[in-house]
Amino acid sequence: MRAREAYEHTLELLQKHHEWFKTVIPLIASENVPSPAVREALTSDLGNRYAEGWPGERVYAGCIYIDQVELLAMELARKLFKAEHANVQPVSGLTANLAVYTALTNPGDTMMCISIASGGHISMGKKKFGGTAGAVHGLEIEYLPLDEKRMNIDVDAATKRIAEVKPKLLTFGGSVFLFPHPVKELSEVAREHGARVLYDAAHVAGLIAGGQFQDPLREGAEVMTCSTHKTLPGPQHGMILCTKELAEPINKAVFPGVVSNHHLHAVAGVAVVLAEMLEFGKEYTAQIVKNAKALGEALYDQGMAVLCPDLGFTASHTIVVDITKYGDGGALEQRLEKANIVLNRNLLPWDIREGRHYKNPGGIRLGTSEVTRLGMKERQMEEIAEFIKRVVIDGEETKRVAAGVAEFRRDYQRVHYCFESATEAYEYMKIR
Ligand code: DSN
Repeated sequence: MRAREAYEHTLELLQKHHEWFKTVIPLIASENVPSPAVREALTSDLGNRYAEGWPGERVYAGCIYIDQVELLAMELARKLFKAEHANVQPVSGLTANLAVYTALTNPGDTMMCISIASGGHISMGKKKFGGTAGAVHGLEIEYLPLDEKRMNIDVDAATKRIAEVKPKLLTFGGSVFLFPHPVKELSEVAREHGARVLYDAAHVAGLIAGGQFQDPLREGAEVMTCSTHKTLPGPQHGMILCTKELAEPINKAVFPGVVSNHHLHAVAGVAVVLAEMLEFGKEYTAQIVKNAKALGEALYDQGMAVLCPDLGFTASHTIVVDITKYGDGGALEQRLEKANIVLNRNLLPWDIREGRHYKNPGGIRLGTSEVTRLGMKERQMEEIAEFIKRVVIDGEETKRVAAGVAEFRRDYQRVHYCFESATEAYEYMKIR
């Protein structure tokens, strides 16, 4: 392809993506759509600048306004999460976790967390799986036992295991996060055995900010990491909230430890979304959780094995369905995508034991953050469940379902729960 053709083609593909996303039901639990104001921040000149170091102590000139933006983001983060200290420099949730490992542990130390099959994140993974904690920072990983029926950490078994292992770091949180983790119950035990306590809020930061989940910094965690683009509907970035005591080691671990420049346009987007969440966060996140429960119930009523029916399916934005009755998660993910329903396959905690693999797991994971941001409520969750049923249970032709989904989506094109919404959620902004 010639340079001009490649140039045109790249931009054409972006526009096609935008057009397509106007017609899909976006249910990836780790994604969201930011407000037009966040998108505006992302296109600003801050994305072309360097600001290594701390506001007021940069190693580059040109940071007069950049410093003010970063200080504002930190102030808003402290306020929203009632935290003593905020660092908004990690460029992702993974980087934020790596910074905490760097600040609080040494290679060879042991960290306890849930396994990836139990919902843990790759940043908590063992060396043999290439996970960040093991492969990059050299931590030994021991798993917290999971109560599979409740999709949560088994407190009694974990208490015993913590006493045996005596980890240097106990990490809560993960990527399949249906119910609040027992931070209160286990933090004290961990500390008695010499551990520091980290809470990975990548998935649930928005819910925490909106007062809809748990409050880890009050329950015993001394540091909380998050990404800023899941239930917290900002730009793709990361953040660390912690006690005053940890501020210095965390700051040093972030810079010069794991970031050089920290994507300043994203920091500006973070400031914007934090302000939005202070104003609209409670209402938005309450609806996310209501929608997740409603979607779980509607799918369950159709005969799908949504996990944890006795517990109301979820207390977060996420539900998980054991899909083995209808095929494997990988194949169904692809069929649903053809029907304009975008979600992802997911390992169930017992999949590996039963010989399944992450490419063809037994589960699918669905999140309601983005559809809620588009203005959908419980009634629309029933309609979404019906579209899913037509593909998964009835085996209907995906093209026909896709057309129905696109029609359904027509009424949901704007971002809600933000100050200004003049531009449509997936409008392609051409500025050439
Ligand atoms: N946390 C992953 C997910 O849940 O999809 C993304 O890193």
